[in-house]
Amino acid sequence: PTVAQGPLSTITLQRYLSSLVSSDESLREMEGLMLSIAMACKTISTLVNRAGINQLTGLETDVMGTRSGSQSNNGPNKKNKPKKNIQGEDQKKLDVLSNGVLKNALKFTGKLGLLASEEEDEALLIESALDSRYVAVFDPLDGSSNIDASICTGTIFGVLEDDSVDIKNEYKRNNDDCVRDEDAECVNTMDALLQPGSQLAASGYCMYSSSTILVFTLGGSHPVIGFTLDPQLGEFVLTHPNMRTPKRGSYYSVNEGNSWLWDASIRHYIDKIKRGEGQSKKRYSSRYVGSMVGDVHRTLLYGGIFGNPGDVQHRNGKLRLIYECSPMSFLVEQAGGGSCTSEGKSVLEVVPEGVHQRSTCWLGSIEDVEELKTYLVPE
Ligand code: AHM
Ligand code: MG
Repeated sequence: PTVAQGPLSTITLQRYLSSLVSSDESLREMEGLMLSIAMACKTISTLVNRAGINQLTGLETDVMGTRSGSQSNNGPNKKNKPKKNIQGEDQKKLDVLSNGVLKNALKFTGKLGLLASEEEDEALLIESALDSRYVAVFDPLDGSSNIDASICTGTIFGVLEDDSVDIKNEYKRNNDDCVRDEDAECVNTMDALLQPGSQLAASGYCMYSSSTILVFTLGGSHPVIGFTLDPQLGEFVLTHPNMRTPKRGSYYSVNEGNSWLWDASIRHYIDKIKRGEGQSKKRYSSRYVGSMVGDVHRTLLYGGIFGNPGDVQHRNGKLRLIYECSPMSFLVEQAGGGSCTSEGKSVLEVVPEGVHQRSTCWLGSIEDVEELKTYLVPE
């Protein structure tokens, strides 16, 4: 694709995208979506930066510990309890705020008929935009357990094409209410979300760290590209024009506190690479932030391998397939890296059965991922 020419620091996200659209008109809707995501990420970046000052740290609370939408009881003896998402995890104030920011930014593009978020119990149908070409999945603030210590966090997103648009419109014409999933007679809108990662039209993340960096790819022949938020200009400017994952690295990034629960094959692999007995004969060092966006960003730049392997207690690991594992694997593979599950399958070929489905996930340098696969035992 043709990219606007000029010194990198003068190429803003807007300029980059409009130069893409001028050579490929079919990207116009995507341009609008990416600009909306970027705008939401700027807002989330400000919220994250000012969290301590504006008292936005800590847990979101809910009377009686109910989830949103449930009945609350404001009686005098009722204690506020942490609010939980559908997966039973405590929500931070910033999880809820970031979700609202991103959800609204995407809703008002008018270009998305369906959204799924880590912080929403169910997928959101936007009936006014059912004829839109895209659906989006996101984790609005990944790694939020790190937020109160000012450690990096990030937003992860994926955009999928909705190939059922024509069918939906047909149903809508016949019966305006007939689009919801629970009605068996109606078109199943969820199918548009439950696509394997290989079908992504775009994916990316925004990392909130010492800099705010937006990294994304539009797939196909498009590169993985990174823009850094210039706080003086208030604009994302091109800083990483073509990100390529090094073929081999020397870092491994896993939560080693769980190693006693891992399968022996995974313990064996990690043991080998840290002793310098792997294929490269290099001794690997450990790096683990506990924020996927930070760990993946480092892996993309420096190489090595990141994993959330799952264990005897949690066979499918902690990370969610459609808005964490798939978008990140798509991005890393687009940058020349690799990814696989703990059974050695391609993450991008796993077909989701539910919005919040978990999956094991390894990604990083292609040679490191290929080496790991030689240890893994297929199901
Ligand atoms: P979150 O979406 O609730 O923030 O959880 C996802 C995060 C990832 O960023 C990170 O890779 C993982 O949880 C860390 O989990 P653990 O603390 O179990 O190592
Ligand atoms: Mg997450």
